[in-house]
Amino acid sequence: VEASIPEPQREAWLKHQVGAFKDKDGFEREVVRHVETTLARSLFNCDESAAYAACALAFRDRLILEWNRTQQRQTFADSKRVYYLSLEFLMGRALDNAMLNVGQKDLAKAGLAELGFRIEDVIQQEHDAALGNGGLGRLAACFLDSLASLNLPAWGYGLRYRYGIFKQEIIDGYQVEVPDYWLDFNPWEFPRHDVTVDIQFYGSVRKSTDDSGKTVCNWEGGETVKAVAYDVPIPGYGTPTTNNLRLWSSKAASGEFDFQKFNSGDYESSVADQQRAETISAVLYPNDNLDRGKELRLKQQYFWVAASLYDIVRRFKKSKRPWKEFPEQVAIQLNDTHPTLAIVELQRILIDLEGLEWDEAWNIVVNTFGYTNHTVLPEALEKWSVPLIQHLLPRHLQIIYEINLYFLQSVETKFPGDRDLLRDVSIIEEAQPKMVRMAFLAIIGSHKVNGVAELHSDLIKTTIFKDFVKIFGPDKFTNVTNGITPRRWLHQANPRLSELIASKTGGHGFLTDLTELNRLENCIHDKKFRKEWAEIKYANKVRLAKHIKAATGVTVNPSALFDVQVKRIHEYKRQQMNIFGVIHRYLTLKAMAPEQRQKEMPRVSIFGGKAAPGYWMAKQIIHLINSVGAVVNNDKDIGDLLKVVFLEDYNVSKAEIIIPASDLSEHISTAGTEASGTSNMKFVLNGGLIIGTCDGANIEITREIGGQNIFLFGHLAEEVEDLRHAHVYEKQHSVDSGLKAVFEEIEKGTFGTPQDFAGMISAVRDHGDFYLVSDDFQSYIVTQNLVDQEYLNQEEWITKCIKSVARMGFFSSDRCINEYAEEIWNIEPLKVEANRPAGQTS
Ligand code: 4GP
Repeated sequence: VEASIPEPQREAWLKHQVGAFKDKDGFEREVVRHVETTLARSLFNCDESAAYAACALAFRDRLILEWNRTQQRQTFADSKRVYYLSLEFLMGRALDNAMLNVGQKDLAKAGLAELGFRIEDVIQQEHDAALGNGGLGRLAACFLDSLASLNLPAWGYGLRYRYGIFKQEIIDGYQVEVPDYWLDFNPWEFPRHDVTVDIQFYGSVRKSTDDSGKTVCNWEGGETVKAVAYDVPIPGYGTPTTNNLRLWSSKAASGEFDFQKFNSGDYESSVADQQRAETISAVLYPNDNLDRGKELRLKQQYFWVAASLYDIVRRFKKSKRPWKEFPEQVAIQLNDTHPTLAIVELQRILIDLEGLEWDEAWNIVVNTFGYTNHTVLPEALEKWSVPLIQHLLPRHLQIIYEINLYFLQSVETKFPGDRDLLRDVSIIEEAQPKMVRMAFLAIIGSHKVNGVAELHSDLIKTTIFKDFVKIFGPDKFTNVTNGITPRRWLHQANPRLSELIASKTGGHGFLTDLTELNRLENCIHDKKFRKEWAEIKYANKVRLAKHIKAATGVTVNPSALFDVQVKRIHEYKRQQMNIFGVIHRYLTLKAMAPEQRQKEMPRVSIFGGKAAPGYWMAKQIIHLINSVGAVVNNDKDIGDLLKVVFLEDYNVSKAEIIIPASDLSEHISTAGTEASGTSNMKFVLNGGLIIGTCDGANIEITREIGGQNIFLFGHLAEEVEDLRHAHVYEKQHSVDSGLKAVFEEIEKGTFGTPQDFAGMISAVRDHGDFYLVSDDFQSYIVTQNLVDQEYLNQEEWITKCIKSVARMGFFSSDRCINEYAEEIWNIEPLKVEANRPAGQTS
């Protein structure tokens, strides 16, 4: 308030405010200005990367304005906000999205052309913001897009990693990890050197008595690290609402480095403190669906939640409302258990710093938080050792014990004498050492817990969290099926398809109400439309074929069936089954007479995805895929009938090229293991069909698009336990002849040194086949053959694709965010006049 310009001078300010580009000239002027002044270059020295930088800066200037206005509007309205706490935001590129959301991409395209650049080349200069591993992080990014597009008052809070997920290179068929220097040039962030928070670690707790005779706990000593805010504007589509993503970066609390040490010649230790502090936000842990329990990770988690809560509380306190109104003003969503310490931190702030009574504080906490679970895999469920928390966060450990005590007392009251239950639901696991079960803490400290697809939400209620359903009742648990933003995953990734759909559904309304896609059902028999549909798919396949050629040297025929599996490499996702199936296909083709072989449907098997650096089996899978490709792609008998490619460094921007080009994509996890999946939605939305198991959101996709439009196979979730049991205990484990032949071929050395792949084979044949590859292999092969048959009938295939797209309306992240807003957050949109045309064409 003190810094605000007095009334009489405001007129001058308003006269000069930056607005949208008036026209192409206005855009060009800004690009030239940025090239010549901000970048200090000239028309003799402007390559594509400079053109990108200038174009990004020109759009950024526009975003900033709306972003400031949005913040002012939201502050003024003083309505409830949601804060989405996520350790991962897998944003991808920002420029294309900014141009589309601001609605001035056409103008930029024409302007860039006049200045001598192709917009596509300029867009490709941008480095992906890859602050995430996979589905969980990309979901957070889609949510931010929907929150802004729906005019919901929302902030994201995360960490500003200096290194995002590593870059993957494939060298001699093996994954090699290379650091991702994504911050070299990042015009999309604003350092807020004035917004900092001191974060405390270690130290001890001293009890004292205050004036009223009440015992107070003082957390003292230890080490302090500074959190500095970096803000990223998040533009909504077709609305001026531009929300904020705040990412925290760590710095030494004592400025640059210790000058006393420096001056006395102790250079090394003078920078050591600084480096230690900066290490906290240095790297994203590269694990998907896996927890490794590293101390630095716990430090990251506390650093981030403490800074975020300080910020949220500071904002609330400005309103001068009583504390009991906190949950009416603030909703905090925990994206998985990574931010669970926020529950403890808020309780600490309220009782230790603000002097509230325990019960009053706890009531506020529980009504503020919601928790989303993203996996049932036991290896992904976070647990922190009690000694580690004791050491790093001594006061928090006390509070955790107290939360647990009150909780267990309430359980004892409800279920007297049930010792087993008490042991099973205790936040503290009685192990050596004792462990804090973060998911239990998250459930106890939240008013709603949700899974991310129907099957998954049912499974958490009947398996990992079943005791909590008994204790809290079923209403605390709910389902919010995931969704994806149609702006990025249709309009941006597949502009021609988006235009074709717009021409048939009465404009771009489907981009904000995806259910409008159902109007496509009327076009199923429209010949011209069908022809264009097929042409677009072909053009997208040509584009991908070019990328494959450039990236791998392999020539693929765009008329072949493109069969795609791109996602993190994980045994539960079963890329191993896919590559075994490819080998099976290869052997089958080899065994045919040449005349017969030529009648087969040509196929390109496309793989992509990163393996966690320490995940040995996942790396072996990558190696086998590449080794099979090296043999098959050079086999003269096979030619175009089968190609196998592994695309290195799968990320968001590559997904935007790959997904629109797919005919068939694979979502083949062992039933009950994939919580939802979101790429399944992206593939279908882009006119590709799915081969998949009855798992995650595949089930709901099937319900929406119809069982005749999806290739389902394999055992059901309810059969899994018995099958596993039979493998291990009853030795009822037969590997069918097809899979046996595949193993024999690998063991013969056809694809290189057999020992390299021995682990993959023995996991199936000798070690219980936990992921049920042998149980599902036969039906997988049968179903793949059915795909070949059906693909031969292109007319029927296209009908299936169009019908599927028409029925995908449910899977928009807008629908999903509306469900969170109504059922969990209780927040409402802040209406604004749309001052720009939604759905400008690209
Ligand atoms: C993922 C799930 O594996 C995926 O099924 C789901 O679609 C996604 O979250 C978003 O909900 N989980 C993770 C993880 O990425 O690390 O647990």
